[in-house]
Amino acid sequence: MGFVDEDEITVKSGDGGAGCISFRRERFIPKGGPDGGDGGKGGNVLFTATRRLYSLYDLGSVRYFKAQNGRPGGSKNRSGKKGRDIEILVPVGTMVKDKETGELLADLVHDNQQMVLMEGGQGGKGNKHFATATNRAPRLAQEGQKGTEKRLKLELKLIADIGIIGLPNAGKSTLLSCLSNAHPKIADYPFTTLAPNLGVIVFDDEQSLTIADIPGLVEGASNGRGLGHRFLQHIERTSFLLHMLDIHQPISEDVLKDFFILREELRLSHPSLVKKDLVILINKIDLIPNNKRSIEETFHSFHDLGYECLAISALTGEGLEELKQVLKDKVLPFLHSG
Ligand SMILES: Nc1nc2c(ncn2[C@@H]2O[C@H](COP(=O)(O)OP(=O)(O)OP(=O)(O)O)[C@@H](O)[C@H]2O)c(=O)[nH]1
Ligand SMILES: [Mg+2]
Repeated sequence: MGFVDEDEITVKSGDGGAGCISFRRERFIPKGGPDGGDGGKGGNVLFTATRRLYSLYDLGSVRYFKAQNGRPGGSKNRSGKKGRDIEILVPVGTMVKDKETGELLADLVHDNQQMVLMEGGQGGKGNKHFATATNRAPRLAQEGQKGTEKRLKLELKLIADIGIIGLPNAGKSTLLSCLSNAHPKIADYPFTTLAPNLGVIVFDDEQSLTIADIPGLVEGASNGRGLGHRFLQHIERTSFLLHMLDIHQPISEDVLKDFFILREELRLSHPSLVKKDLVILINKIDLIPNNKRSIEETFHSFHDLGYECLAISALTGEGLEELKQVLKDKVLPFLHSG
């Protein structure tokens, strides 16, 4: 799945409309007072996050977004019309930064979260505001305030509802390809996956979840070794983690030990990740058909430690329906609660 996660655009809020200079003209009133209306306010620049977009690529080729200017005020105290806002739709997880200073201006993490990034310029005051005791007919009105223009850098943090983590070669990408529409590279050697892959799981009732496959984590990854660690930030906002373990060839020769290596990696590099909800997946059970006992034992060991656990084969599909049900029950209900 192509995944653009950086983009640059320029935005401008609308200029305020000018105030009007005008005098009342009525029959039999030769010297009418000032009646110039105020200019309308310029349109704002709004950002709205939506789950309907998955990448910044969806912004299209437009590079310049401008809100409408406010209209000038009119005679008879008519105020100018406010300029229309411009709303820029971005995927959930987009960070908006000032290109020049690097300052973080907005961090849009929830569906439908909206923020006014830049206000339009105020409209100018019409001449009626400038009447004084000595000057009852002011030929003076205010210009509208200019809108502001900014170059922005947009960055999308990959936000998946579910993250798949594990040691190298556990079968994470294989699982992603079974559950979702993604086609990640799969191969029988460690560090096949070099950057996160994102997919969408669509359930029978058409509800959907996004799921990310993170490159393998190794012992010492939190010290800067290994690949997965620099991508862990991508799953900081993920609500749910699948911990995938290879029961056939555990890296430490003990699947429980592999699990604790993984937990330690998480704890050291991104402590917030160990607080997330998780389910353990014992993968590649098809490779130990005559040894159901060892699967059951592993299963019970994790249960005794208080973890929920499923035995699966990402290759044959065994256990995947059950896994989908678990994801549906555990993840879907919490998605829109913010
Ligand atoms: N027999 C069997 N092989 C599996 C299963 N799941 C994955 N594999 C194989 O294990 C190897 C590694 O699978 P990947 O999905 O690439 O593993 P990964 O966890 O994404 O690996 P990295 O990206 O390197 O961290 C591949 O040869 C897969 O075909 C399974 O359930 N059973
Ligand atoms: Mg992989």
